[in-house]
Amino acid sequence: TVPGQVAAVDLGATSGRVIVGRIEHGQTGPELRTQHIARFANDPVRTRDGLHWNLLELYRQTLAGLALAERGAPGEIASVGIDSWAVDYGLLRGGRSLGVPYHYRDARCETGVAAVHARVSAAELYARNGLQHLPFNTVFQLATEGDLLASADRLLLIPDLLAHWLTGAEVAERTNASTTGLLDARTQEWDLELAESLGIPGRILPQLVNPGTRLGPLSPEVAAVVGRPLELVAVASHDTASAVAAIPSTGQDFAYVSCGTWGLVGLELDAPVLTEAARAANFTNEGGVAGTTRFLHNVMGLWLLSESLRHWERGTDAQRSSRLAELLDAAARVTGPVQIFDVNDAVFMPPGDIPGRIGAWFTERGERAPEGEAAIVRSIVESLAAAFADAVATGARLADREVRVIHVVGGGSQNRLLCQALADRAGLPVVAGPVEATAMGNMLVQAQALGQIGPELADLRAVVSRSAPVVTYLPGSAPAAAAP
Ligand code: LRH
Repeated sequence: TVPGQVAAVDLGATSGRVIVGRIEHGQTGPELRTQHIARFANDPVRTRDGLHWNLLELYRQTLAGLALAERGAPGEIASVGIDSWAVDYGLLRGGRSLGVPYHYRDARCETGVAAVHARVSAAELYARNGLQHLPFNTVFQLATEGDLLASADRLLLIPDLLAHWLTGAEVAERTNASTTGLLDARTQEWDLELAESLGIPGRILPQLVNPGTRLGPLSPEVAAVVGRPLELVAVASHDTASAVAAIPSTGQDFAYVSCGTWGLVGLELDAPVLTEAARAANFTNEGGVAGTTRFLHNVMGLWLLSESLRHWERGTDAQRSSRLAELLDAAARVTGPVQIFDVNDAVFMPPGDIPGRIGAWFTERGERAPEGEAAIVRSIVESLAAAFADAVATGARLADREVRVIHVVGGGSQNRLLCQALADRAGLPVVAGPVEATAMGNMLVQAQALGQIGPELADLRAVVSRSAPVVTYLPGSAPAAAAP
């Protein structure tokens, strides 16, 4: 057989997965058929010097997942693509890793923010890179590296670093590079002048490549582990860019919520919006596939639920997800007014006792805090829905666009309570699904690179529409309390 399948390695901040897919010809056109191969926890590790990703474990799981995929369909997998959360990176010198990559929730970022702003004002930064202020943007993290920057000869973002370990390639995939704060928002090229003015040597910034670039085969040592020298394709390696690519929309008038650990809420535009109003509202202009702009706002997402669950009981990943379903059922039955808090408050960023911090948030404001797990979960869900609805309205106003429908993709698309609450609060239909939008975007960019489906973004989205069922929630159609 001609190898026709593609494998996606999709690394989220709480779990990773390996999924394979193949294009089949359905009645109305090509469809994507997928198969889950492996799912593994992504548990960060705190050491004396801070919070780190266990990147070696993620790499090991990637290799194991690819080997399993290859064994399941010998000779049929043509290529692999990797996506992950944004902003984090490794520094290298002569191919050797300089330290263990930090987690973006590590507390060190604050000093980096002060160091950068001492040299470049927030307004100038935004005018150049178009990014919302997030204290962990790569540019702020780099400002904490000190001498290490002088020693390094390469900076590779997480998916690019894994790609390097797999093949030897040293590139920066553009959608993810757009989250560093070092890419010019207009040209999507490195802003070397900005980098150098912040003491970041231009030589460490690799060559930029677009999603769909074929990076070559796995190196012989890796191929020996996986079973075959599969080809690596640079996909939209920022997970959110892959997810937005896979929104099953046919029109232009949609907003989206890519809802996983974060809720990324915004619009797809042809060009960045770099106005003072957009900066004040903390809207970002990240790079999407096919040169699109992802004009969005980071809302604290399912992190609030997953971290609360982790606090309540330290179970395995599988236990946590069934426990979540139970808690959401209980939350849906909570009666009486639901208290709303500001999910974006920075107090909720670090790992730890999220329920305790929610309680404190209310009592510090003289309000009654929700009591018991079900009431807290209900408050989280309604507060997320309120923040999502608000971000949709703000994004539409800032971009001067009309929004007629909100697409929710990712894990949050399975949360019925959340989707109905969003429809109610936004007064718009919510189309939920696919849950694996990120992996689908990853696989379909590979399918495009291999010439299996049409080259346009619309071709990719049409495949998603044919392949994944969606659920529509209409505003006011069901009382939220009865949703699940
Ligand atoms: C979501 C995400 C998001 C970034 C954050 C660091 O996984 O990539 O788009 O802002 O992680």
